[in-house]
Amino acid sequence: MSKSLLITGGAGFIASHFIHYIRQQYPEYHIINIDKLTYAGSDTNLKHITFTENYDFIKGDIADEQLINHIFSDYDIDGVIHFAAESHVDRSIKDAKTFIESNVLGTTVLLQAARNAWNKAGELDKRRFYQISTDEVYGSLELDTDKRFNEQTPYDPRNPYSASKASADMLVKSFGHTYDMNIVTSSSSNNYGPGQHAEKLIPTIISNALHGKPIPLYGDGKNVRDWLYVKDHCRALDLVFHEGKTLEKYNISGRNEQSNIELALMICDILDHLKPKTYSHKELITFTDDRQGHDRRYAVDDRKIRTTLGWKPLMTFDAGLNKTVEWYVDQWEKVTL
Ligand code: NAD
Ligand code: TDX
Repeated sequence: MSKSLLITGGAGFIASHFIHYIRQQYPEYHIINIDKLTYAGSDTNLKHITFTENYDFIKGDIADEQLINHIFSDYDIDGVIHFAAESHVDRSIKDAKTFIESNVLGTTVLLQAARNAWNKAGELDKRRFYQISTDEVYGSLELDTDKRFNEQTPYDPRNPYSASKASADMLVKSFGHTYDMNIVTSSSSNNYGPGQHAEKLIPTIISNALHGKPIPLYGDGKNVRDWLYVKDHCRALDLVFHEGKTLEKYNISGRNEQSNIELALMICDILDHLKPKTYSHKELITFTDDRQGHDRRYAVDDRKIRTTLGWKPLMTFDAGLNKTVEWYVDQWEKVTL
């Protein structure tokens, strides 16, 4: 069946991959991509999306109530897949306000518009609002334990970014319970792959190494993140959107925990082969002041999505990291040539 999907934040890292993916899987779907094109939204990410009659891009703010209501009256939206957010923890520590505006207020505006439109159509319990969330909402784990967050773990956000995402998740859940809206949520671990903004850890390591600049690792470099290849995440998102149960939540994990220092060393090894210098890139690793309130470790238990929806990641970390580094090297060479 043909569907019209409103995808928010489609010029960002994950959602731009998702749009490529969904257009290959379901070419009959009409995609409406709304993005404010903040510093994080990139024309490069959109370049690969062919502008055909079943794709529309709207430059706009999800917190703009009038615009969002217009979109719901102009299009017969069957589902919302909500990615748009301010996504960088360090920025949220410097200034939380835009995180509240986009992540909390923006989500509320979308929920209300969807609720009104779908209520009028008598389809409130059928059309789906999918909230894309993060493992950060569960808080932080100690190193050297086997503990993981599962879908029942109480929320314990510890920085303004994760607090804004946790608030948005709770608003989504509340609309599901209060108005019988068909909502679903997933929380994934750290994504990596081509096209991620330069401010995030993996692009920072690659870019600084290529430029011969210090590679900054916060604190002792032992903080652990669980890395998931972005295309594997897209496959999971497709399954949750189409087959996930209403009001439920799904954790999505790469089952691939790495400390920041291990990760930096791996990337330097790849670059030592790809772009050899007179010294090893590892010599550029520099320990800096720690991030304030730096969460020590994230790890999510993903057994639910594996057993109920049959998902598992297909990309190995070795192959995914090589592919990612090669992509950034290629971009860097184009720019510096
Ligand atoms: P990103 O920062 O690369 O992209 C976010 C996009 O949202 C940008 O294109 C930006 O222009 C747009 N945007 C921001 N505020 C907006 C607004 N008010 N109105 C319209 N558009 C707006 O983010 P990402 O890393 O691709 O993350 C996408 C989603 O996935 C976010 O909700 C994030 O919380 C979640 N998530 C990310 C990761 C990760 O590792 N990157 C992991 C788990 C969950
Ligand atoms: O220069 C750096 N040096 C460094 O040591 C940067 C940018 C980060 N770090 C550390 C902090 C974290 O321990 O690396 C780790 C990863 O940092 P980020 O790339 O900023 O990601 P993180 O804070 O883990 O959050 C990410 O995953 C969850 C995304 O940015 C969020 O949007 C997502 O929800």
